[in-house]
Amino acid sequence: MDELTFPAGFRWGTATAAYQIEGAADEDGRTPSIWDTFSRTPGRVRNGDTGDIAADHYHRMAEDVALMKDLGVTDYRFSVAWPRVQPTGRGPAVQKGLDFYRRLVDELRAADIRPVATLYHWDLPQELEDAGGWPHRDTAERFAEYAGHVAAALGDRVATWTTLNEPWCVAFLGYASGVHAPGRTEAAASLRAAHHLNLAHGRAVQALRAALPRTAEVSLTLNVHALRALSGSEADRDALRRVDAVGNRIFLDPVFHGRLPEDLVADTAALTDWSFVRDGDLEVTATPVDSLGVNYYSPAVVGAGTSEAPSPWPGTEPHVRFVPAPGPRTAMDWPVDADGLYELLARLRDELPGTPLMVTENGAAYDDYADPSGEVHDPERVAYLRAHLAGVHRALADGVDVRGYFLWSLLDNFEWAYGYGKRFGIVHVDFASQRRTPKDSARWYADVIARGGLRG
Ligand code: PNW
Repeated sequence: MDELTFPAGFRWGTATAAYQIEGAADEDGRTPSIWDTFSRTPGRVRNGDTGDIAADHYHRMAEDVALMKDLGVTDYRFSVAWPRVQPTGRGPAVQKGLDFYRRLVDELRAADIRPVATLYHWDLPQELEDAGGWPHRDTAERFAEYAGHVAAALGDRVATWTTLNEPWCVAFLGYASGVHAPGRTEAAASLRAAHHLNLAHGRAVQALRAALPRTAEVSLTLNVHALRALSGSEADRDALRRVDAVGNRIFLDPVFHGRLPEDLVADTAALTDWSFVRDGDLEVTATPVDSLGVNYYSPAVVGAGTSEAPSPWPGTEPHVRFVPAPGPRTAMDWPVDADGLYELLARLRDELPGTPLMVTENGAAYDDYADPSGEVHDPERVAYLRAHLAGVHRALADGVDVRGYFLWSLLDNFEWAYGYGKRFGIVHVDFASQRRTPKDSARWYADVIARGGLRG
């Protein structure tokens, strides 16, 4: 095979999220987020794991930046913990909370790594959930206010910003299936949540534009679902359309086209009349962004049928079932399918012409093999990453404007409802000693970055 070379200036990164790595859950004025409450509730997270300590990144930040410098990454995507900056979700910012991110950003810049800041990776201040959470319209205003605080503090040193990470997970895993915080199972409320997340995004883009230099780049990250129909039958194609509506177009249409998907409004008529969408909202949600972040792990195959309630797909019952795809799986039991990433990027090229894309997450959980010398081997992860990067390269060759790739994740971390049992890191973390050990995949990624592509 030929060498697969990426364009000069391609951004090579790693990604993390605050609650998954920071720990220090009650230090420097931080108060509980919905994930603290959720993880401390018995039965919600496997093994009773919480993010109280996590990878202790709050205290080991400099060591972790040094690891990235060794990898040679050009960019690092992290998230800011809202409850560190605004413990009640309202009012003035807490200086100590902001200081941590200033130190992080300064450390990154000293290591010649560009910071990419995500404002919301799922840690809503508990007080805002108590006031109604994302189904409550005011949460969108609160988010814009918080965005303004962070931009005022970091705007002179962070050039790339993302408002929300994966609003689909927030709305539907959080408020419909309830497997994520806050653990509510209210299908109608989850649709309100989705709209208010779009609104929060748009209002935050406005707040960021007002506070940041003109050159700042502002985006949104979606886990756009790569979908395939089980067959060409009308019923299977209708299942695909329904999942695409509530999985993808519910965000893509308001943000990029200033409209609601009409078929979704019809599919969900028994749940809501959508009167929570007020005049002018869709102009706010469509406030222009500079790029779209795409998180991809695996595709889904759907066909006509029924799925288990409570599902995270309001409006699809009883017309859809998810069909397990054949082939190899990761430790999450997610299928390994790099074509899905290529197809997704090609779709977005066609549907969002002129919008640059970034792969803001891609990676895999596998069990590691530690050999007696202490080295950590993860050949399946290397194979997964290699295949997916080849998919990105193929997309570039087919004219998709992909600007960068962020590997999920730098460190083993708190994998949400799975706790510490699932390891996505290219750096192994011993959660007892907090010792970091780069895995084979870390050395492999460093080599990819150094040569600007994949060896043939
Ligand atoms: C993403 N799903 O989560 C998140 O952005 C990360 O924080 C997370 O660690 C990573 O992917 C791996 O899970 C997802 O059910 C969680 O479709 C669940 C789904 C998708 C993404």
